[in-house]
Formats: sequence, C-alpha cells, structure tokens
Amino acid sequence: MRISTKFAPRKSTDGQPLSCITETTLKPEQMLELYRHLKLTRLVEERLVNLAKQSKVVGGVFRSLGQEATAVGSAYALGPGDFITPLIRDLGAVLVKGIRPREIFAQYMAKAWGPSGGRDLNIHFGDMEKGFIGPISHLGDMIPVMTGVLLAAGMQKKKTVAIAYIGDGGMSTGAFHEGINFAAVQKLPLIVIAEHNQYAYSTPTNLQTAVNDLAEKAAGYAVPASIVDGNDVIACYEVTKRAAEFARGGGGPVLIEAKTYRRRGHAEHDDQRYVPAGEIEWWEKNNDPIDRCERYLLEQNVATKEKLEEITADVLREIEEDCAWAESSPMPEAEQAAYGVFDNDIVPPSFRPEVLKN
Ligand SMILES: Cc1ncc(C[n+]2csc(CCOP(=O)(O)OP(=O)(O)O)c2C)c(N)n1
Repeated sequence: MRISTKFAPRKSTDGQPLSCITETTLKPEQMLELYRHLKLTRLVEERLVNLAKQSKVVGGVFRSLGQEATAVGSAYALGPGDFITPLIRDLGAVLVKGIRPREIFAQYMAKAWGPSGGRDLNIHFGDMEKGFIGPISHLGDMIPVMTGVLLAAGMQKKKTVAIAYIGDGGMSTGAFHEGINFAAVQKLPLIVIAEHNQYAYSTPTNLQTAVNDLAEKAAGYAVPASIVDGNDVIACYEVTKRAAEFARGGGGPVLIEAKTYRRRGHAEHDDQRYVPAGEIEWWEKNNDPIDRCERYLLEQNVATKEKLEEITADVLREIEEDCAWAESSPMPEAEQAAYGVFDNDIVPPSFRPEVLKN
C-alpha cells in the first residue's frame, strides 16, 4: 500500500530553516488563529512549569515543546461535532477543541473548580459536548476506545470523524494493533495521528520498533497512510483535512505519521541524560514550529511583526486572567471525593466544579 509523502518534511536547499507549505485553503484569519493556538499552547505549558516550581501543581507537568504544530494543525481540521482523544502531549488539540486555559490550570493544581473537581490531573478529563474524550492511557488503549465511539456514532447515523493521537512507543502495544484492525474492518472514520517525536520516555524509536517510518505499519491493516512534517502547522492541517474528508466519505480509517521532536523529557522531572549532546539545541534552532509559523506569516504578508506581538500579548492576558481564576479556586472538600466518580449526574449541583455548573 502506498504511503503519501505529499506533506512530508522537505529538505532545505539553502541551509535556512523552512517555514510552512504554501499550498493551503486557509484564510489569513484562520492562519492567525492557528498561530494563536500555537502560542497559547506553549505559554500555558510555560505557566504550568512555573506553577510546578512553586509547588502548586499536583503530579507531573508534561510538555509538547517543539511538537505543538502536530496537535494544533490536526485538531483544527475537524468540525465542531467531531471528536478527539489526546495524549498528554496534545494540549494544543485540547485548546483548539475549546477547553479554556483556566480548566487546564485548575486541573493541574487538582482544584475543586477544575473539570474533574480535583479527582484527576493534567488532561485526564473529558468534555463530551466539545468532542473531547478524556484519555485513560497514553499507551494504545484509546485507539479501541475511539473505535467504539465511532461505532456508536455510526449506529446513530451521525457523520462524526475522530482523531486518536498515539506516540511512537504507544504504537508498539497490543491495544493499538487491535484497535486499528477493528476500525479498518468496520471502515470507521478514525484518523490516527502517529506522533513520531523520536522518544518513548527514554527509549529512542529505533530501540523499540524496526520500521523507519511508522506509516509503514498501516499497510498491515489495509489502512492508507501519509507522512507529514509535524512541525509545519499548515501541512498538519491540510493532511488532516484530506483525511477527514476521506473518512467522512466512507473511506475508513487513515493513519498520519507526523515527524516531529520532543524537546523536553517525558515530564519535567526527566533530565534527558539519554539524549545525545546537541540534538535538542539543533531542533530548537532549526526546526521550531512556532518560529516556522511566524516566518511563514511574515513571508506571506499575512501579518506584521506588530500583529504577531499583539496576538502574543492577548494570549498572555488570557493566561494571566485564567491562572488567577484557577489559583483562587479552593481545594476539594474530602466529603466530595466519592461524588461523580462513576456518574456525573449524581453530583449535587453545589459539589460540581465551577466550570461545569453552567
Ligand atoms: C502500561 C503502562 N506502562 C507504562 C506507562 C508509563 N508511560 C506513559 S507514557 C510512556 C511512553 C510513551 O511514549 P510514546 O508513545 O512514544 O509517546 P510520547 O510520550 O513520546 O508522546 C510510558 C512508558 C503507562 N502509562 N502505562
């Protein structure tokens, strides 16, 4: 089965860092929206790191530094009724789906007003109305879960498309293979975004799978595959948009391998001593998704430097406001702990997290 490389990383001829592909149907205002989401993702994560250093975060902080474009560009290609199930590395997709930074801050701090009311952490929550299925595991299990969601949607005659994100490590688990096989047999409209970010915790990809391109695995299930430059937000959008049209039209699942790089460790506690010297610095200097998007917007006269600064200032204002809101939330009361664990409907209104009350 052929792997499409139409949106795969291009080689730079002049040694200059690349910007983004120019073949796009996106309008200038949509490109600026993508840029805003990229900045929001990075700066929300930076704020989370600061909160962790102040001992305000419960549990680890997981970053998508250097690979934000994969989550943002792909999620942006979905319609409002479509679903995602993200990994901890896909905060960008969660924000694109309309989750507010205040929810993320409150959730990471295990506050009573967070979406899970302090019962779980980071992005371990969901929002069915916004099409966000909370992850139960990073390692493959969400592929069969999303397959079930799509099976149910099909039975209800809905034209729903869904993205399940998976890492290079997660793709070596049994759950991944069972899930994609079932989706292929049932011709379900599932888009699997395989984030090839080079490391699974501390294990480099070549030590846990023998294929060079994760896209090769799709052939085992007769699933069409594409390789995309995961650091080009426009390419990620375009390749996912095509996959969504194909899947919605009855073509069945699609696998997209996004070539990218994880610049931080598995979580902030990880000192990355297993990474060869100079590797992270190379990616930071030559292949940062936000730098590339900025260059593109300036080259294509979509925005001026001042406009981009204005967007960043607005993002920072939102973060400031939302972080203050989350910090002002109380911690959950002990007697609330058992409510909502199995069924949100039985949570008395006064016990519901502030963000879920309206
Ligand atoms: C059964 C199980 N074993 C181990 C872990 C710990 N764990 C969480 S993510 C992860 C590595 C995932 O790597 P990859 O799929 O490449 O995704 P990435 O973190 O690079 O985005 C590990 C070992 C877990 N959550 N569940």
